[in-house]
Amino acid sequence: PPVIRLQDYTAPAYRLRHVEMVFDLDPESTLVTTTMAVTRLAGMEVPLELDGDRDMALVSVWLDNRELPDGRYELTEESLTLRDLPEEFELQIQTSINPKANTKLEGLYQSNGMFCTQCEAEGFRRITFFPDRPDVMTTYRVTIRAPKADYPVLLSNGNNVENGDLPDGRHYAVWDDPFPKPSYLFALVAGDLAMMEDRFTTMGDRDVTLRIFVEHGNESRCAYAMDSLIRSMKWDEERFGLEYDLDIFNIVAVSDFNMGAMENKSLNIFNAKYILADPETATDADFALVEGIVAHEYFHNWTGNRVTCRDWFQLSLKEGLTVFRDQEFSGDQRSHAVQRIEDVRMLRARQFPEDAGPLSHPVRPDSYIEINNFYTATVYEKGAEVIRMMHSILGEDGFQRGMKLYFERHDGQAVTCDDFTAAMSDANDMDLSHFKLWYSQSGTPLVTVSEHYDETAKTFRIRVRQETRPTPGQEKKQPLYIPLRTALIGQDGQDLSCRFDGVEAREHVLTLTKAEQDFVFEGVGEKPILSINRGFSAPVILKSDAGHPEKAFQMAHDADPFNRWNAGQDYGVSLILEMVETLQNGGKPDVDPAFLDAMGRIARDQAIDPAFKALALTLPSEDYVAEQMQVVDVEAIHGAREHLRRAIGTAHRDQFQHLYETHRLEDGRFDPGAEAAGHRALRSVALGYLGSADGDTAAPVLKSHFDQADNMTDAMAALRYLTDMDVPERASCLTAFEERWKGNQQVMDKWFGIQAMSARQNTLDDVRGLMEHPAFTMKNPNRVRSLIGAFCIGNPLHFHVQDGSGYDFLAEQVIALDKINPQVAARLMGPLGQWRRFDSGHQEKMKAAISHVLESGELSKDVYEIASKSLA
Ligand code: HT7
Ligand code: ZN
Repeated sequence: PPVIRLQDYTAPAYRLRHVEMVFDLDPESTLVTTTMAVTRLAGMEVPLELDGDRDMALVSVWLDNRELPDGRYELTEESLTLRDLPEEFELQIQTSINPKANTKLEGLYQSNGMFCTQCEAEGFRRITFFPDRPDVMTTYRVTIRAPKADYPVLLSNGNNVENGDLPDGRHYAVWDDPFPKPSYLFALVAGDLAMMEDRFTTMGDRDVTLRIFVEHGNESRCAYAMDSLIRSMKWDEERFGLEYDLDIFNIVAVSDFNMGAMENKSLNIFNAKYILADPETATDADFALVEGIVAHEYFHNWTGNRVTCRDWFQLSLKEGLTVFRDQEFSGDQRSHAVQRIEDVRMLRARQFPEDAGPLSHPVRPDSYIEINNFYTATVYEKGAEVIRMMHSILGEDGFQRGMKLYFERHDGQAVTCDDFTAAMSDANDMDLSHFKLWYSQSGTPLVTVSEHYDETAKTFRIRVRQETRPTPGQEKKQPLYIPLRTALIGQDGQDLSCRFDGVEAREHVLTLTKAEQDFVFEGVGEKPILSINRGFSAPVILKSDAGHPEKAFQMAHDADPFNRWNAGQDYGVSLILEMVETLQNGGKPDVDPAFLDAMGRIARDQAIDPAFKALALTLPSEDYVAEQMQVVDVEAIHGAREHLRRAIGTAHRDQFQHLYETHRLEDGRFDPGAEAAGHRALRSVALGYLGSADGDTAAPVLKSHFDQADNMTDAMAALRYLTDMDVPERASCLTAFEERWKGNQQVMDKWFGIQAMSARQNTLDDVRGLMEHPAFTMKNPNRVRSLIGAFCIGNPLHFHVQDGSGYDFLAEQVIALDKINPQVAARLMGPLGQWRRFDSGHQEKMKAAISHVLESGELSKDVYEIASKSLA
């Protein structure tokens, strides 16, 4: 398949003045009539090439009201080309599509009997022939016709300007969107849907109607999403001065959806999982996701829709910036410390491995085969870190000045990441040219710090080195511009005031720009403890001289909550790695009593916020430990981590019992807010340690926690620990859960997921068995992710089992799924690409599984790209 390259970008030769579309909806044969008012741009004597997918049939082509014969245009499997066109003309194209057969869930498809669309990135070309590229923006007027009884609700972008009845029980609606938009933001929904309505008055006094459409029976489960939307609208006005621009904002929740949600202009479409939430069916983590994703899609109205991307290489222009905005929103709504820790945990778990593997690419990639494969943690999460660094370099005021200039310059345009940094740079008179390397250079920098205290001179000198290892296609790396928020902590646990660069302060920003640099702090009266990269001010891997005592000290005292938490993680990782080595040598690992003391101090510290305490008491994940190993040994990691958990649970059993009892919330109305969620999180962590300490004898306690749970967070906490155990309570709780929730697909996904991630023997057999469950289908992406994805990504212990059966299972599922939904199939491949991290026995089996996929017959571009790059 062809490789698309950034360097080959050329501007469009034709402009669309306006587009009118008519949809005659029918599940198996929908007729789409698209009329485009087109202008050929001056000096562009080139043919008009329209994108179109092979799954769509061309019915007719009309130029200025005259039907064109076959020979007047060229039709291939992926395009329609017209030559010798006048300077201005009207082009009408009729296509016929089969939404019911559309299992790819791109373009127009059916989900539980309703029609819906997904056009980003290149789904519009599965609806009609069109210049399906983000730099072609135009206004749309859309007429939808459908049988009224089956599809009473007809929605598209913009304002609903006309409705009426038609013969034969059909009806129609006309929608007009006054804002020019690229085709990827087009949306249409038709169905028999329930609706919840609210209102929001903007800062400019615009009265906006807010509606959430869901399948009947779910209307009572959208209150939290609506509340999140209203808070997002308010927050965007207060923090960014950005106001909503239409009189209506619609959200539709659908069951079959490839990703989380989609920001179509004024008609956001969501995976129902990220809209529907009530205490009985959603965990606290689900509530937080609903809030964050509703906000993210809403924020795209300005960062993505009003100003969009020139081409798909610029995807991070809208995604990195919008993730940064949603992270800031969630931090403001909840807790900045907890939010930052969770965001960094996610970055380390998903983006760091991606950047160290065969699929590593820059935030602004240079090339792709299938753009769907580039909706990655690098483009989203690392992209957000790049924006966050700009924010910390420029400060809140400077950053907002840059945003203001960005909108002044580019509202209504399709632009590049360079345009964004130019606005930031010009608004602040600051040269960001070195900083911009973060967009084009891939790989995670390794920053190494060594320290020296001079007691006589009262100086503290640190030598900082940076190195980024080669990544595919980038052998040579240059030093990046790395801002490191830093403080020196005194023996009393307080930040010391000291001089750096002529400035006396308790915290400084060190700017690393070279491969190696020295930084000297003056006026340092005692040997300090270094607290560097506070708040994770730069997305780097940091190695320092600090030993276990310094880490324990930071765990107890660091004023920066991120570094306080991080010190515990570093300490935990280093202990687990030591224990792994002992296990590998056939020994019995010891547990460092100082670490147990440090964890005990945290457990007892009454001044710590419960949500933070829950995070600080949680050991680094098995994946994160694996990241630190040259050759990953999943069994030893699991064994060592469990051993450490047991030791902590046993050492502080009484304290965990105390936390479990005292953080019980008074009975009454469930509060989804951050504070109450923090108590539940801490109680769950305490329950887990009690389970680790008591082993199988904890089963009755876990069962009673499950039986008494009046919310999904508590129920899942008990079930999570029980599913790892071989006790009768396991089956009884799983069966009770299934009986209660078998009618709710969203909740059944949790049931699938928890079993797929079990550490018990024979989990793969269980997963294969669950694929036969009546609630499971390969056609629904949520089901696939919750069972197959959870096993292959969330269960390293069994996925990497010695005989390679986990790998063969994944290859088999990818091959089967590629015929149904290539986008989701390609995403499943990820874990196999990590083969270089394992011993030769595992490597051979992982590579064999990838080869098996590659040799299995005709593959989609999506799966081909991931599989071939993974092997390279
Ligand atoms: N901009 C959207 C990304 C997206 C997507 C969403 C649903 C299905 C397929 C999709 N392809 C790309 C979501 C977002 O980042 O806001
Ligand atoms: Zn987004």
